[in-house]
Amino acid sequence: MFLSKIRNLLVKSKVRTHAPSRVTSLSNSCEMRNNPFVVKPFLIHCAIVSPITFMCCSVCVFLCVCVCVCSGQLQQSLLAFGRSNRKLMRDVMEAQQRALDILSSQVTKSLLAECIYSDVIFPGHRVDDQRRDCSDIKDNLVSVVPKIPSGIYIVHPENTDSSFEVFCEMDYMGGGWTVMQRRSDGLTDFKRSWDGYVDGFGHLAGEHWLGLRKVFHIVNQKDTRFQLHIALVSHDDVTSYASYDDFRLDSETQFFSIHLGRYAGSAGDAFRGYNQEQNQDTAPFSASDVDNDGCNPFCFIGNCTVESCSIHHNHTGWWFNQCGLANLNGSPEDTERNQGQRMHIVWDTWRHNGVPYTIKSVTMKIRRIATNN
Ligand SMILES: [Ca+2]
Repeated sequence: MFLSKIRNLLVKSKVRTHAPSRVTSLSNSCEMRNNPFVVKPFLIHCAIVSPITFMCCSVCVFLCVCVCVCSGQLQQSLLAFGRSNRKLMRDVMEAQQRALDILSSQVTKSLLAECIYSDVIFPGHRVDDQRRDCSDIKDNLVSVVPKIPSGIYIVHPENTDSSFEVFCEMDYMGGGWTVMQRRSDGLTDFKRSWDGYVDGFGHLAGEHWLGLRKVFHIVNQKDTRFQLHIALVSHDDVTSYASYDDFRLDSETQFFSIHLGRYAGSAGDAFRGYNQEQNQDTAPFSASDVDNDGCNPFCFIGNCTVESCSIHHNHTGWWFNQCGLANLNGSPEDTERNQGQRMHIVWDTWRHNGVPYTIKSVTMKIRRIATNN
């Protein structure tokens, strides 16, 4: 009896305990089961869609993870490939540029070397007949030719109809010098008339006088100034120089009078001498047949009476003024003396122990010092 009650109590208790939750938990299911329009989709959903959805989601998540991972790797690979490609392209371009530079350099050097070399060896070949003087040639070649050789070049100064050859010294004191006179071995006869000194004579590579007309054209170009440099060598190989920071000539109608700037050097200013009577600055040019020497009718030179300084100086031409202390057109031969005449090269301000040096060679050269254009 007692046990029976306990069982009933337990049954009731169980029914009370589980019934509501069961009813509640199954109420919707029952409703759906009882609803013909809901049961089937629900079953389909439960049986098929949910697993598929779950699988799809899983696959999507997996794919997303894969894509993320792969895209990261792909991006890194693409970046690495890009860097590698750029480096390869840069290396190729640099190699091509180096090859072009080498080829261009060799072609330029070859052409210029051939051009200049032939011009030195065969006078008359043209580097550029529009170059106005040796300074102009140097300025235009210095950027493309490491070492410009000295030699014969063709120049065409402004305001002239013709070009002519000159000897350019490109090694001496920075180069760009146009040689207007050279005395060295005494093999060239400097006993010349007026026309000879106007037109020039001798060999450009050796002893020569370029000519007053050519020098006039060079130093009278627009917006230019020229300096004059005189390099002297004595018989005992002592060297000296005299330079003038401005040098120009008047025209032929004024007998190519010389105009000199400030002197600098170690040989003394023989052009001006020690007093005004010896000053050759502004003096017109004289030759044996054209007398502008200021000795009219004559001068006293030492114990001599001189009517013509040119004849007194072995029939050479110069800017004599009562003869003066300079005549670089004399002979380099020390032994040439004749009846009191002054045969040798004269630069009497260059002295040793009060005695003038005996000069064996001299070069007169001019170089442009200013261009305003
Ligand atoms: Ca005279």
